[in-house]
Amino acid sequence: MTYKVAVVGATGNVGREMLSVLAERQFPASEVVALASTRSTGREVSFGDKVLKVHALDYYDFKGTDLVLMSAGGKVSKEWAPKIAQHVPFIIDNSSTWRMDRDVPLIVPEVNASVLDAGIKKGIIANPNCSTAQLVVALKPLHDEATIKRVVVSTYQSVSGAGHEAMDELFRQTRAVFVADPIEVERFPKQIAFNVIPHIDEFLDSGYTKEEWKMMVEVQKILDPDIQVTATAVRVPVFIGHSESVTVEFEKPITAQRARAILREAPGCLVIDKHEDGGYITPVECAGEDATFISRIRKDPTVEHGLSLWVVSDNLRKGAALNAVQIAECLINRKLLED
Ligand code: 11C
Repeated sequence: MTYKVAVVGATGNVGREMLSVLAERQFPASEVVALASTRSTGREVSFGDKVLKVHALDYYDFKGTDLVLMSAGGKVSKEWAPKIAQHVPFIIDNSSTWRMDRDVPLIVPEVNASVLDAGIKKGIIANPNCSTAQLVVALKPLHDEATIKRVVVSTYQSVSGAGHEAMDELFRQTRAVFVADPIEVERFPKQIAFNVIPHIDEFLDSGYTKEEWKMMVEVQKILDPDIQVTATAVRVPVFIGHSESVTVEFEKPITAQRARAILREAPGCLVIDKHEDGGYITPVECAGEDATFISRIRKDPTVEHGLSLWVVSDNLRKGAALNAVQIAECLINRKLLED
């Protein structure tokens, strides 16, 4: 069986990665269509060794399309997902718009694919925030073993999470520092080159940022509503790959050695944890990879049952495009997506 697939937001960082992942994984597509805003019409994007012309979302006829992967921002998703759902059985949306909707499953296949079997009322399936996806992949096997009570997470998020113009800004500012040009700040609230910024997305009344709030509520929706999460989200001058320092408190005992053994066998996880110089993963090494990498697993001696770990993944892949394609594969494997 093969499926007609459309990618909405095909010229963005995640849209282009969605096309790459579909091609790499040889997704059974009879046709793949690249869609974006009208101003991108006629641009070209790569799909494996082919080149696709970009069509305008505004004028596209979705009849006959089996599946839409969407990464065009919250506003576009809010307007277009319900309209597209009138013609297309499944939309996998990467924006935050639908994630907390009770009738929209929020899926990380390694963690909660079975939720899909309960039905997809609106035809929309949400992809989580990138920093949530890698976190729950690492937490799920530990939760199954020792029941997580509380998670304290601090993120070190790459600029690609904010789009390709943000990547350009890091490049321009870095160059400006070297040649002593004035630093121009556009996309980020402060200079990002040679700096770190403890602020991603807008501030909420609680004092948390929306990025932090998303991590807290999405972990609960995907993994377990009883888990308490507190997050601090920080932007760092890295192009690709989000890193997370994670401290977990459990109900039951679990040693670092046992956690390492569990995570070594867990789907989507790769443990690199040697207690020596360089015996851990950094974002530079994870870019372009599918795994969620886990290092620095150690006992947290400040609580009765606690562990600390370091979790790194390619935010454009497991954090976005790969997870979306894996959801699509789940729809096929669970016989939810018909020919
Ligand atoms: C960032 N995590 O790194 C964000 C990007 O809710 O899908 C993804 C935002 C989202 O800036």
